[in-house]
Amino acid sequence: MNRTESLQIVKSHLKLARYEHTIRVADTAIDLAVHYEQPTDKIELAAIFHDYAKYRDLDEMKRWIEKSTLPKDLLDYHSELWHGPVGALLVEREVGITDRTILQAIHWHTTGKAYMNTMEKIIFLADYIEPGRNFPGVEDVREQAKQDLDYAVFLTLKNTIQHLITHNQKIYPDAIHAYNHLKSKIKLGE
Ligand code: DGI
Ligand code: FE
Ligand code: FE
Repeated sequence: MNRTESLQIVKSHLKLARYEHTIRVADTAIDLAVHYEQPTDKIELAAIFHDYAKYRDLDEMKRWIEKSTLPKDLLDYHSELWHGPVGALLVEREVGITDRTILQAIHWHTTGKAYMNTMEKIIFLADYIEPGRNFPGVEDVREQAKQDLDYAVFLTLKNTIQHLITHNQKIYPDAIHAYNHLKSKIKLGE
């Protein structure tokens, strides 16, 4: 499936602003892939479909989680966390993408997880730093993105977790696992 075809599919599932975000995530992800000498095709597809399920009806997503092999604990957390895992499921069922690496990158794009591979890290990071984002601290992450991929992902997790705690939100365990894994890996300020 090429870029034009996949963008056309995804466009019909998204609002215009989200579609424009998707294009910026794809371009950012390709840029990072080239920088880190990764093949770009699968990364581009994962980026294009990363928010495929963003506007699915919450009851429908809840039913997919209940009747599939997706982790049931998702239902104990904010529904904003559902569109990655449910998106991976629906991109396989509805779009016909079967490549596990693409589906996994879509699945984990919101929370991250421990032991992410390079493609998963690039999608996770591109979603956070695409040029339309203006989170506090995003400029530091942009500066690190091409210096040290692990450190940039670590900073993203740190900022997101801090933001969620400030707003009295629960933290999904895999986000903590991702943070802890990278903290050990980069051996920052022990
Ligand atoms: O879908 P996007 O808006 O492009 O970005 P995203 O998939 O990273 O989703 C961002 C939202 O997810 C944002 O509102 C913060 C929230 N989020 C990320 N990790 C967690 C989380 N929310 C909770 N409650 N817990 C998390 O661990
Ligand atoms: Fe998302
Ligand atoms: Fe996104």
